Amino acid sequence: IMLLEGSVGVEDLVLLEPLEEESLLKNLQLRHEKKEIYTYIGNVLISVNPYQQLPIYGPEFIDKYRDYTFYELKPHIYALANVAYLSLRDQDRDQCILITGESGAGKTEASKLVMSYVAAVCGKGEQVNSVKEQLLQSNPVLEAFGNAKTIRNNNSSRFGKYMDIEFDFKGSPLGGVITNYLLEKSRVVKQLEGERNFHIFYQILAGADAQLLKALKLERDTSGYAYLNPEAARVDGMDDASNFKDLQSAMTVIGFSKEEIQQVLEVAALVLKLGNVELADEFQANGIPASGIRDGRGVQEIGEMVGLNSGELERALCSRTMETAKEKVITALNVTQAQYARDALAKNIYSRLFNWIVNRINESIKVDTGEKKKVMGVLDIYGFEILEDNSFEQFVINYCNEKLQQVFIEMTLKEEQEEYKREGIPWTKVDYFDNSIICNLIEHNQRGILAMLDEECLRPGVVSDSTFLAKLNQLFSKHSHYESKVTQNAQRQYDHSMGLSCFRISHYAGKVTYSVNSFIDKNNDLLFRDLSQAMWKARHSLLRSLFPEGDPKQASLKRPPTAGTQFKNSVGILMKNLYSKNPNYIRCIKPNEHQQRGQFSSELVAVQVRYLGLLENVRVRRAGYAYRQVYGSFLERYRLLSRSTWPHWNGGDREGVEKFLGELSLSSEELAFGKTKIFIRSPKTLFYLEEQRRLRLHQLATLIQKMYRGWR
Ligand code: AOV
Ligand code: MG
Repeated sequence: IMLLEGSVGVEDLVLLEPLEEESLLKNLQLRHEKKEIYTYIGNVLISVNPYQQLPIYGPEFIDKYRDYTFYELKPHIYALANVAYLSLRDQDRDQCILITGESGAGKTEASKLVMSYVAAVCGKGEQVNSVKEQLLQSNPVLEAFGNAKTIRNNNSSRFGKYMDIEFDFKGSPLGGVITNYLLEKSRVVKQLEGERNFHIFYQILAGADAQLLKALKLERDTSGYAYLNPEAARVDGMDDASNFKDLQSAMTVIGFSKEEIQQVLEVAALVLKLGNVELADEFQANGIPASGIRDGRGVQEIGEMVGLNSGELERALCSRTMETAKEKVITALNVTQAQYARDALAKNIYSRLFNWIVNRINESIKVDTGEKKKVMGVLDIYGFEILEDNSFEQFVINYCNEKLQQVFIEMTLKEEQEEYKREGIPWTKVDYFDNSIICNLIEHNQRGILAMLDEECLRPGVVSDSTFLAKLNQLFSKHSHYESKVTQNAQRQYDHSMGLSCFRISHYAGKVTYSVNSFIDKNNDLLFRDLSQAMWKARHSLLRSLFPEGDPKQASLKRPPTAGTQFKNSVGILMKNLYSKNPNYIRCIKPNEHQQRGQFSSELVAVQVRYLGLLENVRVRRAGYAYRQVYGSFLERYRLLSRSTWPHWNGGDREGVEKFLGELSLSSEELAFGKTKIFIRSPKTLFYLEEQRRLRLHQLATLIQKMYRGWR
């Protein structure tokens, strides 16, 4: 009945009948056509990117949603934010908002809508408002430095973000803490066709006035920079110059001083200029290839800007010092090696700058009262990625999503179980796919892929990506979620799509083939000591502080944890944090690949529906009782079905519900009476009630019409 053309479908997929992928897709499509971008699965919110500004946000809507309970108005992100905030304020339950979905699906926009809703409804007063401003203004700053135009999204977040917003006992905001995950720093030196570097570079070039440009020793024209893709300088609908103004004012609101802002811009400029340092072949007296800097002016300017001897910088870029216990050996780098060193330096400076900015924001928004705080965490992290070529970055991103899926299933089930317990209703076990086998394959401390990678990175002798792969093949030859050419051949499977240097993991969301090329390098993430020492010698206090290990006194030989291990550790901390909170889920869906309004590609959505596990989600939700409602609201909606409760009912809510349901001769298995809520097992029963209600309303309307005619 519900999926007729022209209808808006069901607002809650729990009520979908029949429940299949096809009907689920159809339902989302119908709603998308009608600009109903939000749909529930119980308390989970699905959001389909409309790619257009809809008139459903802002103060008027905020006021509406703050006054109603969850199911009384159309599904909306404000309703979810409201439930989360009230539960935090009134029931003292820490909350987290988990936003997932693929690139361009609308996660970052969703996180901003949640933040602006909460900011609008929580607390009042000058002090509180300034905290709110600081929290909200962190977004443009992080976006300027951490977002970029990609093929998939003109404003794509190239880092993961988790923000804890902290409140006092009354529910007024005190401040917060931001944690960032793995910035995609390779973008600093190279971008795919049609993509841009991080927004900040274009913002500076377009927005800085002549004086500032001169101080940064930059030219306005973007085509003069080797690190900026020449064919993608502009983004439709994005005003880099005005965003630069917004960035500066946001930084000021957060509490960056003038000098700090200047220093940040100088370091960003330094990165751009580093890209233009051209390296040329040179030969040592003995004929061994070496390298040198082609045109000294760039290095000169960098040196002047950050107070660094340009000879020192050149030496650091073009040679490498090896220290053994007894002696120091300096070797010349050839051009390829020197270019690699230059790019590694640029990537390191930029990613450390980004971390510094996050820390600096945290300093401003941190809460130092000792009293117990209430916390709302907002997670906006990169979604599952299956690209043409998948590398180390996709591997860790997908690992993180695998973990989030685990949290999702466990917490949804747990929450269901707890609700049944609270309401005093017996719980029946639900079968679901447990992905811990895949999580283990990746993260197991001794035998996981990440552990193997570390082992290979730290092993003396000749190691390479292929020795790493060989190790995996040996260890996981029988693992049900691991495949490679070698394991396939052993089983006489001949799969031409699988390259020799690849391995494939069957993630919960689908199979992904990773190429092992540069896994070792990216995991090691080492910067030649010559470079960090050179940076540390700069007089520029910010730049210098980014390279503490360059201090010769600090130069212990202990190496920092690998990129993979660091990521795993921070994911571990994140999981712990999430498990301690009450989860609220926003599942974002991208309706088409073209960033176009009004287009809905069922194939594309189907893939996302699968990997977000939406069907599974509905099934879990329906496993016991599909529908539940507090007695009061339920009575209000359906009491017109019985003469004993309509038009007047003077008894209690629960008695009223028992009364009119009792008269409908429903099977007793269909219903359970909890402490505060009525539970209904199958959606069919609810449809029956809805249908009866519709008929009854029709009857009443006809009756009123008759009366009205009678009066005339
Ligand atoms: P993402 O965060 O999920 O991608 P965004 O939140 O940046 O995606 O959304 C991409 C674009 O879609 C935005 O810049 C808006 O133009 C549009 N959009 C998203 N949500 C809405 C909405 N509710 N109303 C109107 N337009 C919207 V990524 O960070 O790439 O994974 O890495
Ligand atoms: Mg984003």
